[in-house]
Amino acid sequence: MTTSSSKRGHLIVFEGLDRSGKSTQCERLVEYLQSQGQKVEHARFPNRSTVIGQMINNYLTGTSQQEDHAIHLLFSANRWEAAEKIKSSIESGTTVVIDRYYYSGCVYSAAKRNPTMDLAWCRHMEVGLPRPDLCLFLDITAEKAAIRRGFGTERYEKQEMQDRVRELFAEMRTHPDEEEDIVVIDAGGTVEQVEAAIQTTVKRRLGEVEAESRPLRFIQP
Ligand code: T5A
Ligand code: NA
Repeated sequence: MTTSSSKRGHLIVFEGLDRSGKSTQCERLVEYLQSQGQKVEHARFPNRSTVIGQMINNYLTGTSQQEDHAIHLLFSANRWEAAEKIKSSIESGTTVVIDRYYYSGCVYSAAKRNPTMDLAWCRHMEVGLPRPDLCLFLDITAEKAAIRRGFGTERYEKQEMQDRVRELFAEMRTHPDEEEDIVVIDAGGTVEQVEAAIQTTVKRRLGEVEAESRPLRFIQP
C-alpha cells in the first residue's frame, strides 16, 4: 500500500462497557494497521499519566472524592490537553486509535443521574474536539462483562451503573453525528471473532472516508 504524504490519517475510537475488550482489540487493530504499512499512534482516555490524569486515577481507585461536575470536567480536560496532538498527528498522515473517548465522557457522567448533568450538558464540553471517522462500540451485556477477569475493582464497575451506561450509549446514538460514526460490534465472541469483525468494519469505513477525501471533522453541538 502506498501512502502519499498529503493524505491524512484517521481517527478510530473504541468504546464499550468496562471489560468489553476495548484494550485487547485496540492493541490488535494497531498491530494490524501497522502491518498494512500505516503510521499509527495508540492513545487512551483517561490518560492517567498527566497531572489531570492522576487526579482522575485517584478518583477512580477511591483514593479521592470529587464533586460530580468537577470530575466530569477533569475527564473532559484530559481529552482537551491531548486534542492538539491528535489533530496534528492525523493531519500529518498518522492514524490515531483511541481506547475510550468523549462518548464515555458523556455516558458515565450522565449515568450518575445528577439533576443538573444530563447527556446534553455532558456533551457540551466535548464540542470542538476532533470527531472520529469511526467509533467501534464493543457490545456486551453487563452480566457477561462482569464474569471477565479484573471486573469490580474500580468505582464505576457496579452492575446497576453498567446497565445505565449501556442505556445511555444507546441514547447517544440518537444524535445524527453519533449515529453516523458508531458501529456496533458484537463483543461476546472470542477475541479472534471480534477482531475479524473489527477489521472488516475498519476497511469498509476507511475506504468510504478516503473515497470522499473527507477532511477531519470536529464535534458539533
Ligand atoms: N470514564 C472514562 C469516565 O467516567 N469518563 C471518561 O471521560 C472516560 C474516558 C476507567 C473508567 O473511567 C470511566 C469509564 C471507566 O469506568 P478505563 O481505564 O478505560 O476507564 O478502564 P476500563 O474500560 O474498565 O478498561 P478495562 O480494562 O476494564 O476494559 P477493556 O479495555 O474493555 O477490556 P480488556 O481488553 O482489558 O479485557 C478485559 C478482560 O477480558 C478479557 C481480557 O483478557 C481481560 O482479562 N477479554 C476477553 N475474554 C473473553 N472473550 C473475549 N473476546 C475477550 N476480550 C477480552
Ligand atoms: Na481498558
